[in-house]
Amino acid sequence: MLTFHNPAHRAHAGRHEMYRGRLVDCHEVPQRAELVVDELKRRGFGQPRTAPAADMRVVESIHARPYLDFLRTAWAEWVSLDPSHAALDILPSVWPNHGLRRDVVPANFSAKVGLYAFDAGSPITAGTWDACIAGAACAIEAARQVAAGADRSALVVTRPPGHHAGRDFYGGYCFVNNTALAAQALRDAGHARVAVLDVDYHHGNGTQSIFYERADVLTVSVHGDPMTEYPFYLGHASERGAGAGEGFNLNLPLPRGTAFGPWRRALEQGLDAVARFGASALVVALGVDTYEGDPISSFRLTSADFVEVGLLLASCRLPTVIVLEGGYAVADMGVNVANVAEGFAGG
Ligand code: OKP
Ligand code: ZN
Repeated sequence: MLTFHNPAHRAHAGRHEMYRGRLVDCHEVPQRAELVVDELKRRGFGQPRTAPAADMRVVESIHARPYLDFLRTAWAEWVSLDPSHAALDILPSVWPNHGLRRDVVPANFSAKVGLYAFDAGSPITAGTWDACIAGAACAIEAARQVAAGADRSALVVTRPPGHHAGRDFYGGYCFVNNTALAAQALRDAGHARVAVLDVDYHHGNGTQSIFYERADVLTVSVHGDPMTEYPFYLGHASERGAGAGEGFNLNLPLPRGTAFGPWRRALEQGLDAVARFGASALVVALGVDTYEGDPISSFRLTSADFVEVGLLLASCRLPTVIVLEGGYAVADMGVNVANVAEGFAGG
């Protein structure tokens, strides 16, 4: 298994997220990726690779130009409004919801933030763009290496995560959709049918929306039921794709408290759908926030279960790019991700 790490991830370090009327410390911290890289090295996966600069043609085929321009320039604009902003994160406080217009990009900075953000938990900081675009580069390069046959699989250790980010929106700690970029890079490299399997605790709403009307990329997600779990407004079983993409999206929501047995049965349904689809390559959005110790999620997988998760993913026998998404039990994160990698490599 090839491993990649994002050398710029530390540039993105949010201070606070809004939660129930308070600014609380961010869960999505730099140490998450550090501990995963350390554990992979300890287990003999070797020094992780880095990637050449992101191919912007791929990035612009997944994300809208005005949105990318906003992400790239947001921090400079924020600081230019008032130099004291340099000590603060960018969070939205106003949104174009309920009949308000989304088709005009306002000149006002706060209005632009609200246009592109869908929650108040995803701070933009000085280095957010640098970290995101370097993560995108890793995802694209991993896909190209796997498509070229350098190895059967690759694991991309990056942050911030990406699966909540859509064509022109961010939220859920995600800004650039690394998983979608890997899938698109596999398509561009000649794989006619690519499957994305999202095993993060939270529904991959960004990835679903990016591919919702496409028949060439199957999106499957096993996640906490959006009736009670973030991101709340997408991820129901009734969402099956639209237009040419009808039948090419599968949501497998599960209740809070789900343990490995029923979670595994849902994953097997997802794997069956990938096989029926006839994918020639697989992208896994790997969140380990399904872990019993996760502070913001409520499934009950154990560290040992993650070895089995790796084995199940490997049972597809497809060229596979695994991209890191969530996981907030920081101290156990390295072990949990490395267990998936070891299970996959042994499977
Ligand atoms: C990102 B990923 C918790 C509120 C929920 C958003 C969770 C984003 C998860 N206090 N905040 O899918 O792991
Ligand atoms: Zn998650």
